[in-house]
Amino acid sequence: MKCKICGTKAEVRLKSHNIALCREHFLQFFRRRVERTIRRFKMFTKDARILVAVSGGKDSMGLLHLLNSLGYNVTGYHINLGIPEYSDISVDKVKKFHDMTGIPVIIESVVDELGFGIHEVAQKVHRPICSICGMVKRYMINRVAQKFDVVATGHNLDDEVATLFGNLLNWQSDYLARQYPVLPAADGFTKKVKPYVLVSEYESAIYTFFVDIDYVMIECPYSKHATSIFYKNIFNEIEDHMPGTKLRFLKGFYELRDIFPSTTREKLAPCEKCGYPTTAGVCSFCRLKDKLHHA
Ligand code: Q46
Ligand code: ZN
Ligand code: ZN
Repeated sequence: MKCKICGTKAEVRLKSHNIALCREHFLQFFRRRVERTIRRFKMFTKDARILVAVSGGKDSMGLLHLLNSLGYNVTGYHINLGIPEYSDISVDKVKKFHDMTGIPVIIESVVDELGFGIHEVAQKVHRPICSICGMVKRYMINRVAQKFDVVATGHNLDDEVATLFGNLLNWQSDYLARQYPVLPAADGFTKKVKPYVLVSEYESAIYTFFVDIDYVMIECPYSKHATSIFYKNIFNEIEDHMPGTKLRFLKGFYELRDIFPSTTREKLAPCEKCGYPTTAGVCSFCRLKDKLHHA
């Protein structure tokens, strides 16, 4: 197997693009595709202050590294969820990443905010852990994002395809109307973008490996039963038989998505306690804090 560009020994074969590439030309190919996505969806320009949400995993750490190497003004943001072992390893990898690259990273902790790790919070308020975790992460990211022009996350093609599939299976027209690589700034929330939407999980993993970033290999212990993993497996099988399907499916949706009208959202006003935009007087994060206080 030879590199399509230079003819030396290829290290990566990308079935969906029908090419094989050496390390150097894979890195070039990958960088160009992400840059093209950034331009095509008008995500940000070189003067924007970009906050990259990093979990410690391959996608977000790779994205932070890549944007920095392309000359963008990036800062990483990591939330320590307080989950034994998993969170310790994640914080450790993010700190090591900062030491190695010099890229600034902000680390905030759920235990500092709420007094408990996220699993204990969920137990105390009798709510599914991932729904509480999602709400807390959204709140903390949106809050720190106030100081930035745009928030970038490492969602890749496989993530977006799984989400799209789930939304279609359940005809979630409101979610479908909003599923796009760019969510404009609105109602006091900073713009959000996903520069990796057109690169696969496999390509992202190879990028992160080739640039020698040490990332968290283990999954969050609560993610085992996630439906999205089930959908991803289905799509990997389809992709195996028909390379390029994931890309076609997602790109085709982006072209057609106007057929899903977005419903008008309720009016938001600042939370009475913290100022976060909410429909409910007091936002769900402040209500959670109160509940924990009285639990
Ligand atoms: S929501 Fe659930 Fe994730 Fe939070 S508790 Fe773990 S699996 S980290 S994306
Ligand atoms: Zn080559
Ligand atoms: Zn609040």
